[in-house]
Amino acid sequence: MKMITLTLFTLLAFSTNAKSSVDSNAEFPAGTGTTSDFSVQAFSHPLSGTRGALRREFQVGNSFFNTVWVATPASTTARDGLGPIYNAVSCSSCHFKDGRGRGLPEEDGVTDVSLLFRLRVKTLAESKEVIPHPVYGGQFQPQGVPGVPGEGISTVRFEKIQIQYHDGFFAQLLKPIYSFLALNYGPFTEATIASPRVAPQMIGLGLIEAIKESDILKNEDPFDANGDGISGRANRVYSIVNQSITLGRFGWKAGKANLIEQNAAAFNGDIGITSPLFPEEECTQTQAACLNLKTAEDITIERLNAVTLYTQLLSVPARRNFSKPEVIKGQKVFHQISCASCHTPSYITGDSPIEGLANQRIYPYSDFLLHDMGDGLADDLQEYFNEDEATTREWRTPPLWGLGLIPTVNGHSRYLHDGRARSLEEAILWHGGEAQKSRDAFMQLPSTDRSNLLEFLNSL
Ligand code: HEC
Ligand code: HEC
Ligand SMILES: [Ca+2]
Ligand SMILES: [Ca+2]
Ligand SMILES: [Ca+2]
Repeated sequence: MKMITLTLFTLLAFSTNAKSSVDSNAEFPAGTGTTSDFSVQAFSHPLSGTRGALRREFQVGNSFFNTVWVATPASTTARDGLGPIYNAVSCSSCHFKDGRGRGLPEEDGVTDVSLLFRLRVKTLAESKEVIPHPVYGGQFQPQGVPGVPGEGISTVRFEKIQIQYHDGFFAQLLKPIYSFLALNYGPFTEATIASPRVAPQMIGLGLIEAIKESDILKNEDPFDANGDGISGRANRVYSIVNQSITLGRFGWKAGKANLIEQNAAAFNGDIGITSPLFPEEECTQTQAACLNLKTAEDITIERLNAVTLYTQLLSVPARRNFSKPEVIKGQKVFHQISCASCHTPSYITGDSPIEGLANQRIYPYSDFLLHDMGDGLADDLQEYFNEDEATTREWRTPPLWGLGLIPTVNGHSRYLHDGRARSLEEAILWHGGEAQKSRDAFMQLPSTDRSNLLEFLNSL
């Protein structure tokens, strides 16, 4: 009898202890495929264990990701078809080293190539509906091939916002104000909404694609039934591949359902490379020179598939300083001030034909749902549906994995959807709307807790 009681007691003690200690799997955010290179190449490796035909296909995809496309006609038909209008000549000019674009310049001036703008025009005043811009289309493409005018130049000026903590420390936020110059197809009207987006890091995307839809949808709380002030909603978008409305997962507003469509849309919208999924060039009916130079199927489905496999296999580096006391304390703070209510730490992926993607315990720190993030981050102060079900005030919670390595890989520490935050601290201070309570709680923390939280984020 005594023996049994003792065993039970030990078991209980063990389970309480396990609950309060750190989850050791979290050191390997991509599960068995997690990599451990923390150099400038940290984001460029396939899931570890990728071998044989899969690895070769990854290399093929990698080469197309880095291909510099040229205008037609060209001496090389292997990589022509650029434009007629475009943002950049390669995927890697924006996703440099498979990492994050900087988006914005240090001071007022022309925006970086890695920042693009989605364009919409408000229709009726009372309706929240928008249409793509009738002249400029759904995206602003600054460049044109010879003989085709690019659409113009985007510039930014910054308004300084001074912030003071309760303990006397200061921070300064830079609010970007965008303008469009040298508009070659006429001025923008008042009703134009330009939504800025920076190129995000490319890591762990196949694992995100493999998360079961039900595991994302179960965190939706559109009417805030649990009363915590947070009301995540899924974006639902038309998928060309499924030919039906599907859960959106990719992009800053979860506007794309899967990687093949995201990649095909990037080829088409950002580089002017058409494919079987997007056979039409981006030219609108009023862009005559562009229409005259249209080409069909610049890239085959085989090549698009190779790039897609590449984007599915890019791994996530292991955590650094995982057991450092400050990092562990920072992780507690992260949960205490409800950062985890949107930045959902972990999932187990569903089935996948690729072993490294199937049934993996992963740690992306996102619910992949849309949240109203307040006036400061909104595309427009009024609410319009400017990307499927996502409004001008909403953004998809971005995954936080790999954030601490962006300075190493990309040589900058710019965060948020347009790169306006110059540090992780500034990124937190920009949180408003549904995240206002969390942000205010951050500001009330003792400075050691604030810096522990930042150490935790840097360890991801
Ligand atoms: C002009 C810069 C630019 C170029 C060139 C570019 N991208 Fe992107 N990429 C972006 C931006 C900006 C986003 C976010 C888009 C959004 O929010 O809608 C993005 C998003 C993505 C995503 C989704 C990532 C995520 O976390 O959801 C993938 C995948 C991607 N791009 C692949 C590619 C591929 C493949 C190419 C080359 C064919 C490419 N991109 C070319 C800027 C670029
Ligand atoms: C209501 C949901 C919500 C809460 C709560 C929340 N976040 Fe976020 N977080 C977001 C969204 C959405 C974005 C993207 C906003 C944007 O780019 O405009 C974001 C962006 C970030 C970024 C920048 C990521 C990147 O890729 O650039 C960091 C860092 C971050 N959050 C950390 C935190 C921390 C720390 C807390 C707790 C203090 C927190 N968040 C609370 C939803 C939330
Ligand atoms: Ca083309
Ligand atoms: Ca355009
Ligand atoms: Ca809620």
